[in-house]
Amino acid sequence: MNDMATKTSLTSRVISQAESFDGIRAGIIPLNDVLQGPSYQVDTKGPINPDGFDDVQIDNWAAEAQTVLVLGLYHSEEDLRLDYWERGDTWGNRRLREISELLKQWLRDELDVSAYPLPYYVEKGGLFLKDAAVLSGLGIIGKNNLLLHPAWGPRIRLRSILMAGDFEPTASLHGFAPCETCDVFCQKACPVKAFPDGKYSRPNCRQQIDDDWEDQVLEGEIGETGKRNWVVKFCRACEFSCPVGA
Ligand code: B12
Repeated sequence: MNDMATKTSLTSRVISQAESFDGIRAGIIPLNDVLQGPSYQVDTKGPINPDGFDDVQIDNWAAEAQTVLVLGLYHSEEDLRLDYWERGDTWGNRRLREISELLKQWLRDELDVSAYPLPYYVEKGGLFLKDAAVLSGLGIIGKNNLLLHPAWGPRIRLRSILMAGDFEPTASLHGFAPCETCDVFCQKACPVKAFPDGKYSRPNCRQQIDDDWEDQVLEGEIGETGKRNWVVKFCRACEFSCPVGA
């Protein structure tokens, strides 16, 4: 096989393996392309949740790992719990971390490829995941400032893995522009008016998420103490009002 064909078949093997997990869609994109994405042009130093995600800090990425595998997990409205924060993580992110570990092992055992699952927070060594997702063809950025997947709309959560090896990137999406003809239900649905002039306002949205943290409810699993765990239910108004994938 020539070089190009090898790269393409490597990519399709990895994508089909990733997508063999229930509710997963995947894309592949060079790390450099992600690092040149629009989110990296913005100053985003923000507070990170101090007791959140037991992701370890990654100070230096492995130099040979120049390709990003982007994972998207469907967060159906039928399974609200996936987005609930309980015992230090959301159920969806926990699932994504589990799948990342399984893929890492598979990449090593089947393809002899080294893989490095990345943390969630950019401050801990993660990537801006929406940029990575758009560039690898998982969707587009909608007027709610979220990644819209063609079938699931914004009801998807992301995570990434760095890989060593030579992969053909997956193509970005063309001809998918649902917001162009939409009545921006997302922006109208926002309880804190986080789109004052049609553009996403991070401070406004942040206020809502901070309030969600304050409003924890005892609706989790029965914990060690015999009582239910505290749960944070994050606002999803701009997500659930989106007609794409509803
Ligand atoms: C910090 C953070 C927050 C902060 C600040 C958010 C912000 N956007 O600034 C707060 C706490 C407020 C927040 C809120 C929410 N978040 Co948040 N958040 C993050 C985090 C950790 C980093 C995001 C960030 O700082 N981006 C940088 C800023 C500058 O980007 P931005 O304002 O979003 O806009 C950029 C993109 O839109 C991009 N872009 C626009 N067009 C195009 C086109 C192309 C071609 C490309 C490449 C890029 C691109 O450029 C813009 C900058 O110029 C990510 C996880 C991660 N590691 O990426 C999750 C993440 C973005 N959040 C997510 C979610 C779901 C939410 C909430 C719905 C709450 C919830 N239920 O979880 C709300 C919704 C906010 C909204 N409508 O955008 C999901 C989004 C999934 C999706 N479908 O898009 C992510 C990816 C986490 C995950 N679990 O998957 N979040």
